[in-house]
Amino acid sequence: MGYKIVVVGATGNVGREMLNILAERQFPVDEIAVLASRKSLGTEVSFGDKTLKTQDLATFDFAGWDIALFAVGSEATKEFAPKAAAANCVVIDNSSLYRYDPEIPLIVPEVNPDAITMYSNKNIIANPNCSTAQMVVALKPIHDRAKIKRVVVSTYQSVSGSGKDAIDELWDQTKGMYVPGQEKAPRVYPKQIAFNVIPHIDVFLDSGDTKEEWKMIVETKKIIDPSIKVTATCVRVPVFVGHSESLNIETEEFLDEDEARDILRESPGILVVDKREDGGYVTPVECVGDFATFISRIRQDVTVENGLNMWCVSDNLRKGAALNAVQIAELLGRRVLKKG
Ligand code: 11C
Repeated sequence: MGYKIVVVGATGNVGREMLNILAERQFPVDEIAVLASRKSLGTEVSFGDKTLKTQDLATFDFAGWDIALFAVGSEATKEFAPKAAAANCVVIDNSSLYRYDPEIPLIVPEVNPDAITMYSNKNIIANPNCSTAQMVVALKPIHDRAKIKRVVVSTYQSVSGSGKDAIDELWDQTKGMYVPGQEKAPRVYPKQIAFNVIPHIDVFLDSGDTKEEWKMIVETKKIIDPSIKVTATCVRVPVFVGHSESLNIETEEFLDEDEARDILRESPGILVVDKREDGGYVTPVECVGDFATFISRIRQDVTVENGLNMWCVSDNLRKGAALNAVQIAELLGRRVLKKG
């Protein structure tokens, strides 16, 4: 016997990836419902070799369904996730709405799987921000061995993190550069994204940090350890899919770069590609469609007593969103629901 699964927001980039990944990983699905807002109603989506028609989120009855994977904005999540949870359908939510609620677990299965027991507080489990998810996969093994004191992270985030309109904006602006009269002014982003980089993701906070930077700080503390200090600069780059991060890590104990490489090689969810030669590292275009978090450029930072530098790349629609949500569903199945 398998699970009755609902995918909410099935026509979006993340919803479609959720369906692909459920099929690819052969999640034990008995029945699946794909929901969308009224404007996308009737749109068809693929699930393995099947084509499914979307149903109306506004009128769907969650009673009798086991797990709902939510991939809609915070507004729609606020309205419908409590309805699903009250109907005893466990919500795995990709929005930021519930991440900072101390009663709701925020889970990356390779990092803090034991937090799954907290799911029953509200029948809701939160999925982290994409830039946090890949970073904590890389940090956890280092923290377990040498206790991380401080992380300085700079991100290079792809436009798919901002949704379909942003993907179109990068495409149209890039084409427009070569065709006189077809130049496209910025609409999704505050400045031109084609052939440019923008040091601004999400809204500005009073501190001068952006909300994306704040999320990386707060979520890392909740997922790994509140004692870890994080400072972040998040930057949008003209890449379609795949977020990259430069990590500078300061630890309490000394950790040699070779040992760090060995530890990371043995750790779940990580693929180390680290040859000190031309092309001996991973770039975002190579990580698209993959499940792994790729680590390259592992080296000592000799400017501090115990420092390491590394480069971390992952598919933001997969590990950063859909894959992590499906892994949470697998964890919930294995540890709690025990069907399939
Ligand atoms: C981006 N990280 O790349 C964002 C997208 O809190 O789930 C995901 C936002 C979130 O723009």
